[in-house]
Amino acid sequence: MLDTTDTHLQALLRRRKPGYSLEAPFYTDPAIFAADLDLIFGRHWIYVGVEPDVAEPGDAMVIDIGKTSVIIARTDDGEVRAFHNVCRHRGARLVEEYKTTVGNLVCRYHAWTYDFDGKLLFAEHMGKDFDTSCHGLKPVHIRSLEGLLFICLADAPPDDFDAMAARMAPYLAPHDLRNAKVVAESVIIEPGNWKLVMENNRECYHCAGNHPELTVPLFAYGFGFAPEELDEVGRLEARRYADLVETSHAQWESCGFPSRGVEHLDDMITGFRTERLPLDGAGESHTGDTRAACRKLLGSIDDPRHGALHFWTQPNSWHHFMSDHVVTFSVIPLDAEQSLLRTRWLVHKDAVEGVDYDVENLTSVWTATNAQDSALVGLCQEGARSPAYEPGPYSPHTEMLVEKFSNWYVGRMRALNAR
Ligand code: 3BY
Ligand code: FES
Ligand code: FE
Repeated sequence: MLDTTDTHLQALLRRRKPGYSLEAPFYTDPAIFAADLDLIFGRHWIYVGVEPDVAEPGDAMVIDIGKTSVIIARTDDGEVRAFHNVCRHRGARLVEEYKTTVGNLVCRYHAWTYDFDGKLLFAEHMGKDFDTSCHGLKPVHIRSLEGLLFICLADAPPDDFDAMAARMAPYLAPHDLRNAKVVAESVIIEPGNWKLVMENNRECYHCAGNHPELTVPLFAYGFGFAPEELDEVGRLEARRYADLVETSHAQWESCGFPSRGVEHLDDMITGFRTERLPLDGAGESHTGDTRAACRKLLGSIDDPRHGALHFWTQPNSWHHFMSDHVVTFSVIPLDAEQSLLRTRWLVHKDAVEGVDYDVENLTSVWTATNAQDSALVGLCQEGARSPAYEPGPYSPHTEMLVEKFSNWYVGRMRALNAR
C-alpha cells in the first residue's frame, strides 16, 4: 500500500522559500542525510573520477558512497567497468585499497576469483553442480563523458545523460582528458553537509574576501555584481570584462573551442552548466603567476591563452579545463555534517615532472582555495546547528546559481520523496 504519511522531510520540502538558503535540518538532520544518500546519491549520475585513474588494463579504483562500495576497473579490452565491491560468496569486500593493479579480482577470504568483466572464473570446493555464471559481480552503471567518470547506483539511471554528453562533448574534447594523467590528488574532509560544500562552490560572492590566490587568475566580475553599486571605475571595469568575454568567445569559437555558456542547472535531472571564461593577467591558467603550469599543453591546444572552461554537474562536481591542466572536484557525503572533497590535477600524459611542470606550482592556487572554502563551509555548519539560524536571502546578482542548486535539490527530493 502506498505510504502517504506526511513526513518531516515532506513538510520541509513543501515550505521551502525560494531565494533563501535551506532550513537547518537539511544540513544537520541524520534522517534527511539518509534521504539524500538514497534519493540524490542513490538515484543520480554521480561524478567519481577520471579515466586516467584507471589508465591501464588491470587498474582498479574503489569509490565509497554511503554503505555502497564500487570498484571501477579497466578491462583487457580497454573498457571501463564498475561493479559492487562485494564478493558473491559470503560478501567480503573484494578490493580494500583505494587503487590497485591486478590480473584478476581475487577475494582474500576464500579466493573466489573474478575477471574485470565481473565474471566468476574460479571458486574452489563448490562441487560439480555449482554454476559460476550465476555468481558474477553485480554491475554498476558507469558512463564516461570525454574521460570524466559518472556512476549511477539506481537500477534505472536518469535517461538524460546522453543529452548532457552531446552538449558537453565538443567543449571538453579539445582538452583530451583521456590522454592526460593524474599528477596530484588531495582529499579533504570538509566539516559540513555536502550541500554547504556545493552551495559554496556555486558562487564567488565570497571570493574577493576569502581567496587571495584564486582571485589573481579569476576575474571578480565574472560571477556577478549589483550594477547600481558600481562607481565610474567599476562600470568601466565591468564593461572591459564583458567585452573581453565577448571577444574571447568569438575568437575561441572561431578556432574550434566552443565557449559560450550553456546552463541546465535546474531544468534537467542531470543538471549541468558550462562556460569558457577568460583569465586575468597572462590569461593562461589557475596559477600564482597566471601562466601555464605545464609547458606541454593538453590535446589539440597550441595557445596557452584559453581561459578556463568551467563545467559543473548536479549534484556533486565542478571542473576547470585549461590549456595546460585540468583540475576536477568530486564531493561525496560522509554524514550529515561531514563531506569528502577529492581534487585531482591532470596534465598531458607525456609531460615530465621537473621539466614541463612542477607539482607545487600546479596545485598551489586550488590547495589554498580548497582550505579556505573548507573553513567557510565549517562556519556555515556551525551556524546551521544554532537555534538562531534561519534561512537567509541569496543575492540576486551573485548567488543565482546557488539558488539553482537549491532549486534542483528541492525539486528532485520532492519528485522522488513523493513516491
Ligand atoms: O568553480 C567555479 O566555477 C568558481 C570558481 C570559484 C567559485 N566558483 C564560482
Ligand atoms: Fe569472498 Fe568467500 S567471501 S571468497
Ligand atoms: Fe570559494
